[in-house]
Amino acid sequence: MTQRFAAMDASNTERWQQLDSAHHLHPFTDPKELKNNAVRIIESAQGIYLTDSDGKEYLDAMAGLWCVNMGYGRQEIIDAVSAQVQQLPYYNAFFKTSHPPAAELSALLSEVSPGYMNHTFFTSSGSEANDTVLRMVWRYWDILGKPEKRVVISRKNAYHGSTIAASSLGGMEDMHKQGGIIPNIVHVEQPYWFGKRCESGADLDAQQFGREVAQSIADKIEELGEGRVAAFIAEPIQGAGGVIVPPESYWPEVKKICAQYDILFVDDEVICGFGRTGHWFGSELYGLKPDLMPIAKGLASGYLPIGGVMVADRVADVLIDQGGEFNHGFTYSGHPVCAAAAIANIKLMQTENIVETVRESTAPYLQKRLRELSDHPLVGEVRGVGMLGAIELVEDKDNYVKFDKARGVGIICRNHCFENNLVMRAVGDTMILSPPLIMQQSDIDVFIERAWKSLDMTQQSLA
Ligand code: PXG
Repeated sequence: MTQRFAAMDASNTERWQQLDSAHHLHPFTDPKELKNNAVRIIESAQGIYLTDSDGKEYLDAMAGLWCVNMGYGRQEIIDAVSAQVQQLPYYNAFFKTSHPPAAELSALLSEVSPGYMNHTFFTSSGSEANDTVLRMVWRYWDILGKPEKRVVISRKNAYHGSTIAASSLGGMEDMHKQGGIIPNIVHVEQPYWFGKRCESGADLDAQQFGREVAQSIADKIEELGEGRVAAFIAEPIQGAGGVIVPPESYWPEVKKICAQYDILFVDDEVICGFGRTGHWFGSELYGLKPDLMPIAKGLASGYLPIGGVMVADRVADVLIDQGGEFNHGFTYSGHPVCAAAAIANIKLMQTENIVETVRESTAPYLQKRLRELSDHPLVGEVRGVGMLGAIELVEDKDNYVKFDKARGVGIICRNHCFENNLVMRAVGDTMILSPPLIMQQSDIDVFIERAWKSLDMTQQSLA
């Protein structure tokens, strides 16, 4: 029989570790490996710092999982949530009903987004948002009498979520290997210059590469026939794919292609949205004009699960005026308590002028200090925009040679980060940061110091 309760004399940490190991199946984790390695139990958090069950404090340079943009312990969000739970903990948005939080939030979203984005369909996560995207895109073309427009073009190594539709839209091979992919989704090259530079072993002009990769979208449309292509989906900057900041030439070229062909452009703002790039949405950074924008994460700073799809007028007009019933929705679409958290979070962003502060002060300082890490012998490239950064570790920086994957250098570095009271995420051998937007310059100095130390220790471990 499974041991239900840990020994009573075990410390709290051990008890939770044992319970977790016995009963909790973790996302994106090898369960067998976890059995032999006690998990870290995060028990509380304040501002940008986490505290584990042994009282050790960590600077959370990942904002949870790219989401706690306004930091932990914000009283305004806590109060809004607790008031809403008492007022109306649940009601649905089906059958001609709504409630104040859903109505207010949809209006607030239209206020903070580009002028042509005026409608939102709510979900509980980014994955559900991208499932909704697929259904909406297909619905849109059906209504317009073009049901043969079915194919969505995405990019290799993209992450758009973990449900079957979202993981199919994503370009993660390891996910496709386990679940297959649904029909009518194809993937083109990602604008990952450094990776290509290392792989090719030859000089590679970044701007030329950016244009070529953009061109591969047009090539794919031509190959399939424009009449079959429904949409192109991309994040302004790929997040979980390794913070892939495209060469400057990329987006202007992609914009031209999207305008040239009759296809929808889906801009996944789940990570880039809500101030992460120093703009309300990543699309504004690159002057993109999306038709649909999946959102989640920073929408409520992760306090409660909420996502959605923002719909541009061009698409909304068709769905609303010509479509009839859209047979799609979730029990928790627009959940009042989650919506209340999102409203409080967005209002906090507005009163604290966080987007401007990030754009004009915090992000330039973070990016400047991050670049100093390029001098470290292990660092092949530092890249980043706004409050997103990547530190790519390589074996030979002068000759663009990556480490053998099997050495697990990223994981070694991540473990040293934890030792040094710092949380960074490893994507392969690239160390990723996406810290809370409320970070101050003094916090950035602490981050850089701990990151240097962790890089030094990684170098020692590899010697
Ligand atoms: N789109 C993008 C761009 C994302 O980054 C999703 C959609 C899906 O959102 P939900 O809420 O369903 O998880 C994401 C999520 C990681 C990691 O390891 C990244 C995400 C989720 C889990 C882990 O970096 N991004």
